[in-house]
Amino acid sequence: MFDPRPLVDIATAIGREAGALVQRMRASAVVSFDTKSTSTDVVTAADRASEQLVRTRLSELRPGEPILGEEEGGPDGDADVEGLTWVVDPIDGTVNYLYGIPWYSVSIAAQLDGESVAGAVVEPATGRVWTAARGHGAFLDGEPLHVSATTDLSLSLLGYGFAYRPERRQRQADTWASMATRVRDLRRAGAASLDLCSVAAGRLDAYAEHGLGRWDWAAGGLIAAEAGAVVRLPGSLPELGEDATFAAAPGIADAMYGALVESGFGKV
Ligand code: LIP
Repeated sequence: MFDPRPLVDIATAIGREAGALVQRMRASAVVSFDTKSTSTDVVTAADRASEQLVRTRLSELRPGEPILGEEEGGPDGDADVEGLTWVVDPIDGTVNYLYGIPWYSVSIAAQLDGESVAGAVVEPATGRVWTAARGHGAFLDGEPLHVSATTDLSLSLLGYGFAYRPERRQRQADTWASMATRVRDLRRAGAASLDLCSVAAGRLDAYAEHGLGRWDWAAGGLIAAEAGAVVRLPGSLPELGEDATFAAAPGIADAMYGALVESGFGKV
């Protein structure tokens, strides 16, 4: 019987090493940086160095297994990739990292045929580690995680995000304006992996965003699901948009999904 838990140990150990590097590099890494899809989509030397470290260590510990990383690419859920693929976000929440907001992560997941079986989300700023293995629960620093028990949409806290492209941001802002009167409140924290972990911990009752990369949700989505959340990943949400990611406590998942559809989330 396949046991994914040893893969969590590998993701955790390497994530900690990369997290330490990210912290060491911050003073210099934020001085000059490049941009990618838009002028606000930044990548720093620390992003690149972190991914390089993770790739090197995975090739040592898991030789021959393919790696998908945000900065250097790789197989992205390709059906023809047999066996395990590692999925890496070297710094998730790069804008937070740039501004010194201590809410960013190194996210490492192992996927089997495109589905996550093990994952670790390491917070370099605090040393906290979020983990999950499929079928074995979700944990924060070894303590079990459980989603919130909320059943009232109007008393729920919803996390969300924005795309980098300005034209899409306006449509997204219209959606969030509509959602603001349907829930308790909204939170935009800037790191998808940690938003998904927050759902797992009951710090958010739900989270929704478009345009995430596999590296953004591969570990956090498993952690949320193993903590009891309803998790729907890109490609499974026709009403919310082909590139939508959704996670919610079970008590409000249907109501939140419906409210997002009514608010036009699926049309951004
Ligand atoms: C970020 C995501 C966040 C999203 C940002 C960005 P990055 O990832 O974690 O949820 O709203 O636009 O995509 O770019 O920091 O790895």
